[in-house]
Amino acid sequence: MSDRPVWIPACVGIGSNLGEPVRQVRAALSALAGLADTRLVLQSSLYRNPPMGPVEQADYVNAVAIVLTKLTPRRLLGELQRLEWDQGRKRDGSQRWGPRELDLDLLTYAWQCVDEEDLRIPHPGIPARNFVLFPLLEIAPHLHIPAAGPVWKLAVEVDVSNLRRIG
Ligand code: ROI
Repeated sequence: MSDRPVWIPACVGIGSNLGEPVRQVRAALSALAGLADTRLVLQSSLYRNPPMGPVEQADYVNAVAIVLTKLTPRRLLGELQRLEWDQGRKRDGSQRWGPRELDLDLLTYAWQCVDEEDLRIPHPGIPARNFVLFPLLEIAPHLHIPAAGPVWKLAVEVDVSNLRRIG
């Protein structure tokens, strides 16, 4: 049984820098397409870029996807965490800034804002992350990020010189 009677648009950020990142990101896109009560509608190109954050680690491969889903935000988050686990991500505290096989972030869920300890929508990192904004600019420039603004406007504020489109 689906959670919602209507299809809700949601954005998902995808990142990997361990275990053949290109393969991980492509596998994640296929897995998203196979989620119950969810349809993969759009996917961006893949972008290679240096790690953001305090930990020295390998470059990331990032992409974004737009899905339509009948799952609640909480259920969709649970499914994303299951996919991370299936692709080798073992969550422990030390991974907060560390390398990962797969990171799936629920970026937006329609126009909704959620502010719970383990679930914040829209994802608070969006305005600072070129590896989210630039792929979103490619597939949904007019998408409005609640409480932040349209993607095209946020994207002109970030430096994209270190982002390389790889396919
Ligand atoms: N840096 C980049 N470039 N891409 C990511 O997906 C990413 N994910 C993270 C941190 C460690 C913040 N850095 C990242 O979780």
